[in-house]
Amino acid sequence: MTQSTFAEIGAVLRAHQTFAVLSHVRPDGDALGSQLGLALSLSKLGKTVMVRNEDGLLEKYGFLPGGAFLQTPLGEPQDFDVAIALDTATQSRLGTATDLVRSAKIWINIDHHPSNPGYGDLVYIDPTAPATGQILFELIQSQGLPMDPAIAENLFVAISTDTGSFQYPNTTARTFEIGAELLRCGVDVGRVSQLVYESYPRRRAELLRELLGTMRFEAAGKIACFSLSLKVAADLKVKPEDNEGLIDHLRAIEGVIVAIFFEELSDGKVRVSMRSKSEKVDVSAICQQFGGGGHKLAAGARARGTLTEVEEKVLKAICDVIDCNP
Ligand SMILES: [Mn+2]
Repeated sequence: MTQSTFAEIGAVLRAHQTFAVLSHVRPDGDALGSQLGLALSLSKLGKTVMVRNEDGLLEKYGFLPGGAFLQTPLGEPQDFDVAIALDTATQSRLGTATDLVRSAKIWINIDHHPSNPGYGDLVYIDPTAPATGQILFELIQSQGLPMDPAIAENLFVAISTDTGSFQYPNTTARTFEIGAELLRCGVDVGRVSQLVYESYPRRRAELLRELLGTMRFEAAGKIACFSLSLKVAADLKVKPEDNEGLIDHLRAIEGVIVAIFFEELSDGKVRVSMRSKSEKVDVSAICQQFGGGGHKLAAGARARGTLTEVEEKVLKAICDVIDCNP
């Protein structure tokens, strides 16, 4: 895979007219903020832009400027000059978003997942970037593409959510510099943080109460996990987005090295989310054993089996990596 430069990507963005901006299924703050931030910048440049992901604009992120891009009904598949995949480690993770694109002359792939194989014609993957939003800031700034308070707010949310509010080890000095730049561009950090971190529906706290009821520890407290069954999810009318960040309650416990969230899915699989607090425990490698992937300290997989079966297999795989003797 040959990496493209920002100059090459910038030239393609300027030279073409119609763009599809796509991201992964079950989008998070980085996916949505990156999509809307880039879409707003391109449209300010006079381009025709369509934005799609399989799940649309999540209610939680309804405040993001440019959200209307994701609320327009899905039309017939179209031909685009350029299709851009953001924050999406494998092409299949784009899900039904690609239904929008009948054809594209050029595919651009911009991401920060180290497992990204580099699909597409122009590829920019920086595994050291804590968020795709950070890469987009560098692209926009270096290529003199449009920036304004609305674009800045989207990129700030992308970076803030993927760094756990500038706390995870992937946060660098550059991340803070970009945060400062985005504030200078007009981001109101207090307002945005309240919208992102202090505006959850009550349902999410009720879900957390249920999850904590299933919490258990293994390996003398080095592993913590909780599980969500289909029944509890249905009883509480849980939305997929309610889960985002709940695993941090396990990560936050003293002595815990690996935190795991098991979620029963309706297709006979279990969604496994994993977080590691130690560079020595690469959860992306563990998730790859189950067909998943991600980052060293944050990864996921979808494993076939019942909740109990998958829990057992995954816990064993982690015990093979960390010392599970008390
Ligand atoms: Mn991301």
